[in-house]
Amino acid sequence: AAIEKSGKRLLWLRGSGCGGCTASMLSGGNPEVLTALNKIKLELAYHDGLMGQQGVFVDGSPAGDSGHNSNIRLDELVDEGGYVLVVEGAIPNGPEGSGRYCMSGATPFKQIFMNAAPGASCIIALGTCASYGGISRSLKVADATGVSFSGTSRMEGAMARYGLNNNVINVPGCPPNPDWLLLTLADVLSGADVEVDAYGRPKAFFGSAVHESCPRRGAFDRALRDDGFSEGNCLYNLGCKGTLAFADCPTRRWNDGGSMCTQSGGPCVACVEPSFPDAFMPFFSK
Ligand code: FSX
Repeated sequence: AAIEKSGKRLLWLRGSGCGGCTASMLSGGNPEVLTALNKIKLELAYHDGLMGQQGVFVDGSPAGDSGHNSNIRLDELVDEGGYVLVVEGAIPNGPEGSGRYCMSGATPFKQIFMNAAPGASCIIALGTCASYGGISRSLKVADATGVSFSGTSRMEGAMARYGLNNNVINVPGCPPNPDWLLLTLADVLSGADVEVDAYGRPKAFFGSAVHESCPRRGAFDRALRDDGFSEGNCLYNLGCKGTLAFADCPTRRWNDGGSMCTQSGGPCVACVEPSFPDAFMPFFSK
């Protein structure tokens, strides 16, 4: 489907992550992502994994310079202004502040982010890596942080580190539910005041614990706890973190509303929380 252009653009950057945030968005339904973006008249103008310029060597640039052409297009779009920025993946600062990880062309992702961030009318940090550092931060390889937080610390997030001052909304999840992104984008474009919690998450989606409306809540209240993974009762004794995770997964559900982790038989791992994954491991206690 062609995206109807309205002058509002979405630029989507990808740093240190697994690509699951993009995969989750592309798997969204009701409506799927192109229809949803069309409805809110937002043009997906830049996404280096989906756009035609990715990895094209039209100018004879040497191997390893993949990303050169997409970087040129990004610079043009940043100069033109009028965009919302989605950041997927954490922002590596190492080694020694050079940020030489997640290179596109010869440019570190840190530099790409710093060039694009100041002109954004709003930045949405998509996924737990972009929101808080997530698994990328936990690996302790690249000194990677989230956009406005590193774990629970604002002082160590990329915005504070690099002296940036944009409005940032966190849409965590490893990966995030596509609804959380698309509905946040719709709110931002409509000029709504998005109410967020202490960790920058929209309260509309991250306002209550998974435990409160967990499909297995009745079993918890009757003290029916599973000791194996196929009994169908509460997963608390198996390491479930639903009491500590704030997200509407039980009511919104995933995969077109069909399921969510604790319904499907897997304990919640609290992937939306700022301290994920470190504070929630081991994920399973059996
Ligand atoms: Fe992180 Fe995105 Fe987890 Fe992956 O790229 S939030 S590792 S599901 O998908 O950044």
